[in-house]
Amino acid sequence: MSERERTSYRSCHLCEAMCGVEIRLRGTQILSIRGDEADPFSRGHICPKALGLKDVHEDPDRLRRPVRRTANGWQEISWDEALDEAASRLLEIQRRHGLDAVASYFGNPQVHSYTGLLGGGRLLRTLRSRNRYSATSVDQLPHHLAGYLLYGHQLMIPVPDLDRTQFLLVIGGNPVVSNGSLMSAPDVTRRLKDLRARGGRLVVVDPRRTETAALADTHLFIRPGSDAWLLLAILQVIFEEQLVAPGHLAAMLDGLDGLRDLCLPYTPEQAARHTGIAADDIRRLARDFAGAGAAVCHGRMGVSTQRFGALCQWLIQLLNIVTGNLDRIGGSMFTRPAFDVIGLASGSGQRGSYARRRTRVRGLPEFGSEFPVAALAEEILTPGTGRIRALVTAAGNPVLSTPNGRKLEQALGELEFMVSVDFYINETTRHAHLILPPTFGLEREHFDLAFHLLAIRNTVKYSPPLLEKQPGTLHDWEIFDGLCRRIEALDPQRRPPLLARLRSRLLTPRRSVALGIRFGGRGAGLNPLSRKLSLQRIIANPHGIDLGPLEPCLPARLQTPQRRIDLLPPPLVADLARLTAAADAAATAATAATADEAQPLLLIGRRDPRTNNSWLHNARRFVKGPRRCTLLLHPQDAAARGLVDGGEAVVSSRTGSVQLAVEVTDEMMPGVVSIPHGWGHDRPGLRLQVASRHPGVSVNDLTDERFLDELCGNAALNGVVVRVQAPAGMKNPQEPLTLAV
Ligand SMILES: Nc1nc2c(c(=O)[nH]1)N[C@H]1C(S)=C(S)[C@@H](COP(=O)(O)OP(=O)(O)OC[C@H]3O[C@@H](n4cnc5c(=O)[nH]c(N)nc54)[C@H](O)[C@@H]3O)O[C@H]1N2
Ligand SMILES: Nc1nc2c(c(=O)[nH]1)N[C@H]1C(S)=C(S)[C@@H](COP(=O)(O)OP(=O)(O)OC[C@H]3O[C@@H](n4cnc5c(=O)[nH]c(N)nc54)[C@H](O)[C@@H]3O)O[C@H]1N2
Ligand code: SF4
Ligand SMILES: [Mo]
Repeated sequence: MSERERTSYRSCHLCEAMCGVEIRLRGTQILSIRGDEADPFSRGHICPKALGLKDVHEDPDRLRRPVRRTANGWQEISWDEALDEAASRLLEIQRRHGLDAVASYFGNPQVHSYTGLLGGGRLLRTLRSRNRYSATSVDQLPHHLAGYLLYGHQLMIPVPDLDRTQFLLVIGGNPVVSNGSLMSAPDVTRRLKDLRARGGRLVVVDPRRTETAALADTHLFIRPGSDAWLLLAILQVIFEEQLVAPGHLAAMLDGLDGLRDLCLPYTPEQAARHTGIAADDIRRLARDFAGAGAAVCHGRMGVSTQRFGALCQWLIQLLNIVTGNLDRIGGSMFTRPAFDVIGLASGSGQRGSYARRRTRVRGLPEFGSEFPVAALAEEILTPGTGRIRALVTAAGNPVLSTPNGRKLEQALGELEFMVSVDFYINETTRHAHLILPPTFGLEREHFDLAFHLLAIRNTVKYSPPLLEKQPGTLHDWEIFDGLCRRIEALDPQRRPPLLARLRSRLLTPRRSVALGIRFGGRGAGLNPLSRKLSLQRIIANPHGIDLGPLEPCLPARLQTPQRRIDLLPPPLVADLARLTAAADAAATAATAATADEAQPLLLIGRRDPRTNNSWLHNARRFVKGPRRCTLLLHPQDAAARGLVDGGEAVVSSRTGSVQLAVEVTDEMMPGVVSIPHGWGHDRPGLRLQVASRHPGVSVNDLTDERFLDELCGNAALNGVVVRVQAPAGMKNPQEPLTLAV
């Protein structure tokens, strides 16, 4: 007799959009995954990746039991053996070399698992090492720095009020493909079309005419890495033409006059030279933005992972502030989620911190108790006191996702011990001595701790596990718990005080959420609707609960000591000198947009709808069809190098060289080329049968750990200087490139 069919509802946890999915099952077999029409936030929308939930869940390559690397390959071992070994090895290395000898790297999916977040946090506290790294420093670190310095908390990152704005200026983001980032907004495409349908405008600034640009009223090409000049010039016009109108914000601002003086020298003419955008276009953009009523500027990866990412994120905030668009309906708004991590964490060290210490080798600054991952390889490779000897990774693939992956790979080979909490044997975890695989998301309960905080509407949902976990498997938090308990047992000094111990024993992840909802952020500016909430009530609404649109909440929500906004934080103001210092070289490179084969080009990234960073490529549906890991370049640049559409090219940088297929297209700005990240599955020793047959190349074999935003340490993955040649002309790919941007 066939088993009973049932339908279940939950949130997709693969990206920030939090779409509601409707999953039909027979027994434990997933029959279909569709958009949940009754989800008040996503209203039936899903993207192609939602089917990845089924693919990863069923993937025969996904590990279910711990494995140990041996001379004869991977050997399955028991949980007790694996956890005992991991805990004792880590502790023993710390005893010999000091606490900081054990480093950690936490990757992106960690933030999409609240149980992983809670458990991982506890492991970090138990390890007591200051060598913490994460994907933050190849992603949104500049946003955190701006939030911390302007609004008093690293998570105070305002989001566009997308459904009510009349003017959206997107700089360096491609939400139509990424589904929105630091702007959780399921079905972005429809929301952007709605914006235009209600007479609003969309302007996109991007070196590539992206899928988002295709929906825009105006698209402006910009030279990679030059956005700070554009933003300064927009501010200059706004001050010079007296378009400044901070409205209700005026009473909370410090430094407005100083900001005027600071901006006035940055003329549109000067910006035009650096950006490639005509001065008239900059003036028009500034006037239109200031005159739009409700407008918002949103900047993402393209202006974050570049050399002046922190400056860009600061200037974007300033633009929204001086035009009165921060905390305005239809502008840039703070959220008030049901579980308010800011409210809960504002009293503790979670606010953020900056440059309290620096990395051992290169002196890069700490932010929020983490170091920039661009420094990880050298901290492993460079001898001396404080050298990293062991590494814990969780939910990350830094060999493919951080700059100069080849060097990191070399470094991983030098470690005395490495343990990875991950369910794939991939480019990174293949270097581990032990892999501890957690259950996949469908077997876990899900609650979005992070992304409700960044969503364009206040909603809340709790998803119970879809399927029971199989016997002999562990959830991520159980793995972290197992490690912590063992470390504490081996070293009684690490045992937290009795009360804390009791707390961590009683406080299951689910109870933490229940408490967080009951008490989290009862302080200033909490949505009154969420006062009536309880986890029970949330669970009773499987499609999620709508808590209404974003609402103005300043100054109450500000986390600064006096609830004021200092527009001119000293580290950011000081960094303008670095921008100017780079200007001459930038101007030189700007003229490189001529069709001369010897001219280096600037490399940027890209995403496509069927990728999720590096880890969905082991499902056939996401790799079949035409190759997607290709080099995009402008016809003029192709012609100058004898490259043809469909042919191959060799791309080299200071750090390495890759060969890949070419797509010639005028969607690229002349002088700029694009390669997506997350590929490069041709490394030996992977257990990714499908991905290995569709390897692509890793763009992070070209990106450079020395090329970063020195202010905060975020990697500059965009704007990397490369040389592009036809394969036959590949004379010396290792020849160093000296040209600076
Ligand atoms: N399909 C898919 N969706 C994803 C992901 C994925 O891998 N695949 N990853 C998820 C993750 S982890 C994140 S963080 C988000 C990222 O979300 P987004 O930031 O929206 O995604 P990107 O495609 O990286 O967009 C960056 C844009 O910046 C442009 N750009 C590059 N350099 C510059 C520059 O110097 N200046 C300007 N103005 N623009 C520049 C690029 O051409 C690109 O269009 O996407 C998430 N969603
Ligand atoms: N050149 C270039 N590089 C980039 C980017 C770019 O635009 N250009 N984008 C950057 C960005 S925005 C990001 S966020 C990073 C991402 O970089 P990372 O976070 O380092 O890597 P991912 O590719 O997301 O790999 C995630 C890993 O987590 C595992 N995993 C999935 N789910 C779970 C889970 O529930 N628990 C555990 N323990 N493991 C799980 C997967 O198997 C995979 O190994 O890449 C960055 N790198
Ligand atoms: S947009 Fe993101 S959350 Fe929505 S279905 Fe796609 S991957 Fe899942
Ligand atoms: Mo990301």
